[in-house]
Amino acid sequence: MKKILVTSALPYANGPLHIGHIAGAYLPADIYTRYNKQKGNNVIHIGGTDEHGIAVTIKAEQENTTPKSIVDRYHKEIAEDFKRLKIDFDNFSRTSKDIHKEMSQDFFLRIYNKGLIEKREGEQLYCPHCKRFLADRYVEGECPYCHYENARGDQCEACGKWLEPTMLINPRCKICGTTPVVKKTYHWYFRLDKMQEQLEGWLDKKTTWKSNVKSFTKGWFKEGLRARAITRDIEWGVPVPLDEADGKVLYVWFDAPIGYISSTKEWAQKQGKPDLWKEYWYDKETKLVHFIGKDNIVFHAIVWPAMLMAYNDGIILPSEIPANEFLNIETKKISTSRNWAIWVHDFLDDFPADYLRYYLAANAPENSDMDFTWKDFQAKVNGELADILGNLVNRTYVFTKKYFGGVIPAPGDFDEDDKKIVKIIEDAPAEIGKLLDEFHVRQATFRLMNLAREGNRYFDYKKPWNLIKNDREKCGTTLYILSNLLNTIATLFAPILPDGMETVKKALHNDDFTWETASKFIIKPGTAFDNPGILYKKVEDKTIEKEEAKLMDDNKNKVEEKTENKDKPSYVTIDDVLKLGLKVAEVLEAEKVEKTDKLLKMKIKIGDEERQIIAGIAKEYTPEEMIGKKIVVVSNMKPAKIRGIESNGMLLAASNEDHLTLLTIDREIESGSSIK
Ligand code: B3M
Ligand code: ZN
Repeated sequence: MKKILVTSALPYANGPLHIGHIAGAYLPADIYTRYNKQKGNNVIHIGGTDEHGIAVTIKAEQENTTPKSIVDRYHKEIAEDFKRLKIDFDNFSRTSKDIHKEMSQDFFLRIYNKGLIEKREGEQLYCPHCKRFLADRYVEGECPYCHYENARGDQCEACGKWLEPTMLINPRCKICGTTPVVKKTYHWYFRLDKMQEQLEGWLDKKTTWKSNVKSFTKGWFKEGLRARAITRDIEWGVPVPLDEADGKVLYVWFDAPIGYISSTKEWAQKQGKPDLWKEYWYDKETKLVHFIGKDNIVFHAIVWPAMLMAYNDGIILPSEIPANEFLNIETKKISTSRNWAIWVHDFLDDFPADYLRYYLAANAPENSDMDFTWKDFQAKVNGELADILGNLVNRTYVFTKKYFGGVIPAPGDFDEDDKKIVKIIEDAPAEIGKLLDEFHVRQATFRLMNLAREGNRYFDYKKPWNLIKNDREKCGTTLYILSNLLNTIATLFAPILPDGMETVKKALHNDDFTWETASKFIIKPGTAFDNPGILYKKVEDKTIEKEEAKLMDDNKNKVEEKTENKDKPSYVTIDDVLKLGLKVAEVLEAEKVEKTDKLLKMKIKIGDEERQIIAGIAKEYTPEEMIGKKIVVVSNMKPAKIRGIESNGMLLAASNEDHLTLLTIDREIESGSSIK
């Protein structure tokens, strides 16, 4: 039996899933796997979360927590999202597991021992303020290829180029905005340059691959592959398994794809057959299919195959890399930082899984970017799922119930129109199957909905409500054929609409989802047709209006929050600093503000000028110890009343949750001296 190993890109465990992720990789992978299971193929869908890299450490820094707590949280959330959306995995692992670490280190060492990974001194960007090397996403700047302004150090989101931080024009530290300096350091480089010939030869033979993958790789080869650093100076990741590489970890894109193997290995262990994974990864007949979004093409079509070739112990290479384009929302590119996104968990709080699956399958961004709009979503659900498919199920049930007591009637002879439907049923599995084999989910969805359209047309034409009056047998034939058409549709649509189609199969008392039998009349006369209920409820206008408003609001809030919080570094000039009027002041008098335990009232002297200020430091400083101290104040502070007492300036103090300390001056200087 044909073995198929399906993988879908391992999502970074640094945030929940949005519908763009689903459209790009996971839904097509799930549909393909379900389809192949129904075909009786030996197929497994392997996945997991990508838990290393700067995507994770940045998130941890932003939230003031550890990378571990970030990945723990999001691994769980992501797994939950998949489950709710009925995206099934035979194994869903994590790259932070030991099994993965071992596998990744083994990969590194084997390639290293072949001389295809070597140590080199190179230049790296270093942030003098944060005191660290700026790997990958820690640095942003202008893309040297397309001149997009916010390209990340490892990749430009706009043109998809794989970058090195030193290639960026006007780089800046993502955390503090400082312009980094170039420093020398050493890293281990993967000699991609040595792999080019072999890679090109291999890719040349992939004539059926999608043009987005082909043209992308061609461009790379034309430029010439270069050795790339595959180690990093950070603490979070798989340690480089060499003594002299102390403190360095593997680059996340080196370890992540190895996750496909380690997750398969974990799957085998869970089956109690620890070597089972090798039957997939070491059998030349296995079809290895990587579902990804277009931003991951370079890593799956060039770097990963090169790693496998270099590892070279009989391990297989990818057979197919179906890469989808992007899904936009209301014509705008999805952006998580601006909250221009629709989160899977939010979606599923409001709608059944089949709705999203249907919409994304019908609008799969296979050849070009596609657009999600709430109005179009409503139109597709109401006009197709409910009015075409749901309606066919409902009316066939209702008429069977009304005229034949809810039991599938025995057919008489088939006329020409009946035979047309018979032919449609006979041809459907092969026709839809071919489309799915070739990853044309959108067309397959369209063809499937057309089957239901044909059914409705046949229904309207035959008019069972008339037939019952003068030709009961013909009426029975019609409903018998329709019930079998429904069964065919339910079987073939099941990879896309698992919930709804299960309901239909249950109503027809048939649990045979085998692909090939969908070409046959397997619903026999005498079978009870149970009430399937309303298969797909329509989406109301007011629901859509709410969703639209929510999308806008979330986005607006985020954009506002961003301008306030300066998520992106925004620079200040020396003039801005001077505006504050930072001055040295001397405390002349101090006393507690009555009926408070936090406030001190002080008279201070700034040069010749005397002022009164109120400060919330009484828990840490007594009035006595303040007198005579030289402190730092913002002298241009707008005067304010605190507890009814005028405060004319603000003193500076450093604080965290449980501690506060004043800023004072290091050496003697007179009050009124300005600070800059
Ligand atoms: N985590 C990138 C992404 O989520 C990356 C995929 C890894 S696949 C081995 O887009
Ligand atoms: Zn910095």
